[in-house]
Amino acid sequence: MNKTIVITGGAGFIGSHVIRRFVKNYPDYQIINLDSLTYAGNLNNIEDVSKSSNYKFVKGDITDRDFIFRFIADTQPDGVIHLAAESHVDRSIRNPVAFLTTNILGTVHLMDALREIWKEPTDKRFYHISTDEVYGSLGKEGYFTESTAYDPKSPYSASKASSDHFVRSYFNTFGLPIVISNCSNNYGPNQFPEKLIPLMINNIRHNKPLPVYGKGENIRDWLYVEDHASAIDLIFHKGKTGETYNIGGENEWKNIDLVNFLCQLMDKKLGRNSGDSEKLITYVTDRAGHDLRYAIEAEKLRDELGWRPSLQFEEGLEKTVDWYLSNDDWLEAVTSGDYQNYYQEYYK
Ligand code: NAD
Ligand code: TDX
Repeated sequence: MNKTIVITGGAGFIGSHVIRRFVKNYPDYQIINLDSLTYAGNLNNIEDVSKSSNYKFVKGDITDRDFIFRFIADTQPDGVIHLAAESHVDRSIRNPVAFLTTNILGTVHLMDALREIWKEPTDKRFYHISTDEVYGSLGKEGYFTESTAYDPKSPYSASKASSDHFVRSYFNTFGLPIVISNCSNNYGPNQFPEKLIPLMINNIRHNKPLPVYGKGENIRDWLYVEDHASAIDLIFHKGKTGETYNIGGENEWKNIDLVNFLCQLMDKKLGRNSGDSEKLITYVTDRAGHDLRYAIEAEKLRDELGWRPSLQFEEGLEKTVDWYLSNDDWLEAVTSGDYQNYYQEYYK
């Protein structure tokens, strides 16, 4: 079963876990990682598989239409798993255009290039990785399902919602063999420390204030990144063409409860007195348009494809903290330079 699979965004957080899984589990596939290495892309994330004979890295930008057409024509992929994106909500509030160009235009360029080479696409697949944020915000009750109406609230989620619509339109209009999944918040090793969990771990480690937005009452549904990667593997191989699957952890946490829990865990790991890290919590101005609650109903994925998350949150969080504490070099490398400017600008 020799197949060429392009994974975009494979140097990023989730992409690196997907690359590792595919390189290791599918030795017959040729895996090509296409990534432009923005601030969020880091080849160290996949160093352990970089020498594998079935893996290749190509540096390239999905917003460069001519490049993408050449790349797809040269590569002739059988499948594309599309993760490359601008992914941070706070950055989208400051610079919406980057989200529009990468997340919407970049996705359309890829699909146009695939239409050129997939003339009879019976065994091909374009798999678009998306987010539960496209559904907007829940109140205290209820869950997002695959049929929840789209209601994106941030420039990030608006760009992902738009790209989802384009992907479905290419299925309906051109017969492009697509599949989409919408996942809840991921956490785990290699996540860039602009996102809640790694930012808090990094700040606790360095005794810096822990910036909780608003009253800390917003709720997110957290899923360990390797469980997302296992769902992606399953949907890529077994999901039905044209369908959408929601992926979630059934693991809702109020931000402030999560930060408190992380403080207690890190007090133990760092040999601090219980309660020391909690003193660092600082309530700061709320995020503009901050969605109150996300929660996923992943029944379709469970019932049709048999997927289950493998890790309990407490276990996944401990693995994550251990990874950050034993990868000081990684954290140091990504938080030096530009990160300091980012931090000053966003948290001043
Ligand atoms: P990330 O920001 O860690 O990584 C994004 C990767 O895409 C980086 O390697 C970056 O270099 C690359 N990239 C960005 N712009 C590019 C361009 N123009 N051309 C080529 N490569 C480019 O993101 P992540 O958290 O790993 O998210 C991956 C995907 O999963 C995104 O599509 C995101 O919307 C989606 N998603 C993320 C989460 C989450 O909790 N992080 C949840 C659900 C869905
Ligand atoms: O410093 C912070 N303080 C804080 O209170 C940060 C960075 C975040 N927060 C809050 C905002 C959110 O309620 O924590 C929650 C999680 O924030 P993020 O980690 O920025 O994630 P979120 O905005 O929920 O979006 C994430 O999940 C869905 C990813 O960034 C998206 O890429 C994904 O699609």
